[in-house]
Amino acid sequence: MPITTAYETKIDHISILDEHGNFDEKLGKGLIPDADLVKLYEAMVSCRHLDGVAFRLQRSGRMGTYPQNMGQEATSLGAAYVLRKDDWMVTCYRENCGLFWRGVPKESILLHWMGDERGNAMPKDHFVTPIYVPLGTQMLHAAGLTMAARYQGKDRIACTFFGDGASSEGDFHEACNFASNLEIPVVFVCQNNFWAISTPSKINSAAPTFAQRGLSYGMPCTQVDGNDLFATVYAVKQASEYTRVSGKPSFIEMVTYRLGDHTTADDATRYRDKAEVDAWKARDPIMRIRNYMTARKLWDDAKEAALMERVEKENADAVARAEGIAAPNRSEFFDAMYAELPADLVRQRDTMHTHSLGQDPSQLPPEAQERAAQMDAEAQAAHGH
Ligand SMILES: Cc1ncc(C[n+]2csc(CCOP(=O)(O)OP(=O)(O)O)c2C)c(N)n1
Ligand SMILES: [Mg+2]
Repeated sequence: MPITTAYETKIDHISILDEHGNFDEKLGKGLIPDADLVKLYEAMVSCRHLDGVAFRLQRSGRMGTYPQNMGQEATSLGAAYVLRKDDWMVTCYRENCGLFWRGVPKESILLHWMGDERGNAMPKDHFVTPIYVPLGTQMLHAAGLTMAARYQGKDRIACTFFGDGASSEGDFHEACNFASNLEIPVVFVCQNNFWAISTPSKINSAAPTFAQRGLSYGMPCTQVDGNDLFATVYAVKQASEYTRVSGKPSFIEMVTYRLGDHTTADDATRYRDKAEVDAWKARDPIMRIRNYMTARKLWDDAKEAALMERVEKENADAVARAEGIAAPNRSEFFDAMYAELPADLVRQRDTMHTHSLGQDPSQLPPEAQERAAQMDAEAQAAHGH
């Protein structure tokens, strides 16, 4: 028997506005109205500025570890711009720009990295999940959330973000398998920034693209220039339309680069060449839009100066709100997870101010009970609860 072709495919790479200012009119015309483009640009600048603010907060001991988003602003922003307000956006930890576009308050993100649980309380009507740090968990949640929406008769989709490194986690493959076999409408977006901390993506995967990871699950797959806002908008538009109409998942690889360290706990100069970083600085997503808008007379230095003034104030206000929040009543962290607290957690909550967490208060010596009650009263008086 002759050998026949069992399966043949190709993966498109989409680029609309490149770093040299070339613009593909055929794909890009009318994609983003000028007024929106200005707002999207301002959102990227504001997000980049907050990165610097957060870095300095960490270095001065006012924040825990923080992962900068610098260089990757156009990926999540493109998706947030396209998605419907009631679609789920289920992200990792480098998608601030998209989350802010959807209305997540900046102080929520700051509070999260300051170690305050209240930063994870995302407003219900924003359809976003809290930041995920354990790699891979969020893709499964995206599939589950959208499956639930289908039971409710909603045509809501989810768009979930994860890194090149996270796409080697078992959870990623389980989520893809689950979504494709059960036909769950999830747009999977892999942010390939070439590094998973100090592991280069060429060690992480031997395949020429990350996009092809979706092929084995029967998904339509595309690769885009993730530093090109027009291309990310175009790709998410196409993928989300397909996914909403068919009810099936799709896959996008956004090729981008983190210009900063992995987090404030990392020093990327120890494993990355300066030449590589410089080459990516020249492909900066923000500069690209600014040059494009300037050439089209939509932007000038005076507008930039006014924007920076506004952004500095907005971000300083966000820091003030995050740092000015009253210390939590310590029993509050039992409130978020359950509608009805299970008995063992009730016991923990009621005994948490003692030195024997979780122990039945009646078994504590009377002076320990007294001391616990006193500590409670002091804490409540101090914080006005
Ligand atoms: C399950 C799990 N394993 C390991 C880690 C530690 N860790 C945090 S970020 C990271 C690298 C992630 O790389 P990638 O998915 O490419 O995302 P990027 O940071 O490049 O955006 C690792 C290994 C973790 N958070 N969770
Ligand atoms: Mg990565």
